[in-house]
Amino acid sequence: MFEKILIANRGEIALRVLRACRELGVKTVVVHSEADREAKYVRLADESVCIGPASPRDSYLNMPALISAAEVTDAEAIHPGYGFLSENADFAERVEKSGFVFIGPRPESIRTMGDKVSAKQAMIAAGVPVVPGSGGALPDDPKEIQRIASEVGYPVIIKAAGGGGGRGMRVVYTEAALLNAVAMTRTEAGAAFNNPEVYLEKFLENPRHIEIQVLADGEGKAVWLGERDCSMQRRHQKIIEEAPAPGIDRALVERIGERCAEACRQMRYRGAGTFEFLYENGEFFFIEMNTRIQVEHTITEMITGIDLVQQQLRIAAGEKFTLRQRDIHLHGHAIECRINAEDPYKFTPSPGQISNWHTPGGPGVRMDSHVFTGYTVPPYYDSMIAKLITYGDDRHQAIMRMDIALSEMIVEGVHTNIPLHRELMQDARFVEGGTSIHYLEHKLAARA
Ligand code: MV4
Repeated sequence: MFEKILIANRGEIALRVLRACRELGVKTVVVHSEADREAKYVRLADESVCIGPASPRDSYLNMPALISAAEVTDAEAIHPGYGFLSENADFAERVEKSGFVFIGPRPESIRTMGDKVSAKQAMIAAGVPVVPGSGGALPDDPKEIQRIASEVGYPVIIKAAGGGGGRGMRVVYTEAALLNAVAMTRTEAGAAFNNPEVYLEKFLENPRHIEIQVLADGEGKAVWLGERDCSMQRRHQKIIEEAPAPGIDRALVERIGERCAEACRQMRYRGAGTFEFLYENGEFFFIEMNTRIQVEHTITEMITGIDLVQQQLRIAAGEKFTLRQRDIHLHGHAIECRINAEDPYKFTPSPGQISNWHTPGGPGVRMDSHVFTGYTVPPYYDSMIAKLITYGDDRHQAIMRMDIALSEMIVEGVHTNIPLHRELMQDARFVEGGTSIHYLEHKLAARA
């Protein structure tokens, strides 16, 4: 195991990685911007390095500053967390070229999955079911594009190869609108991602977003750790996640999960990863793969009993991979509510000083947060200030525990989305389970 690692992130995930390190006896170096000086994890870490001003470009995205921080503190490895540089293949490459271990996949894997066209091709080659579509980048010939679209059948969606996470997409309902939509998406993609390549898929109108968690050792061993339902979202920001996904045939999930693990074995994938699927009418369709630890990894930890961040560290340190699929069992049900400092109905950010912070507890309640009374939520970063996770023997118990935990929670000084979460825990359609990716936006529109 490493003696010392550098944590190249902030907020709750910096604290989460720090806790995993402490349990493994690994010393920690935390980097921070000028705006994060007073953070709790900065005080808890063995060492800290200020890497620049508040603006992410000048601090958490500043590759030379991060690598220098690892050099001066003699850290052996860098954990990127999520967001920031976590899926930047060039960063992973520079970390390794500088003689440090990148706690994540090989740079080539990050690059392949970052290009959504090559990611899909890798999945087709590995036997993972994908959304029907152009099977590669769209050609330039307008007649060819029209032929592909009619063969797939309208509606279709045009996506940028360099996009992902909802950026650079356009839905097309008729042939009359097709070529203009392709041209516009190409232009935008060239400007935003420096890559004008686009591809086409059948547009699924009312799917759920289900993802599969994997762990792999980079040498052909891999396991899958159940699925997560992340359909409760607004503008591509997930707000509630749960595991397992309610109402889906277990034999089907197991077949898909095993395909994902097999794809990892074939690709010699290394570390933690997530396969994102759309699920509609009893079928799974791969859309993207995330090559990082995700915000919602916690619910998988609750139902498997496996510490995913520790596993990332063990894999990166080259320890023997001892997890076997037959030892992975899913127990009970877990729900995560992302607590954001924002207006609960207008969704405008609400930074500022937290004058009172009281967190819930009791059986099956987990709170991952870097916040404390007196902490100031800076305006420069994501508004998520806590993840409240509940576990129960079944979904009903997890929901009950979440509603109670939310009712106990006190946050004063900033607005939060706790009232929205409470409303959702009591929402008949959510309680029933299985709502689509459009449910929350429709509910909010109906109320407005
Ligand atoms: C789609 C889709 C429907 N059909 N692809 C949005 C985020 C990106 N990861 C892929 N996204 C979508 N791709 C096809 N062929 C609908 C979405 C989508 C979505 C997906 C997951 C979660 C929330 C979403 C919200 C709007 C659209």
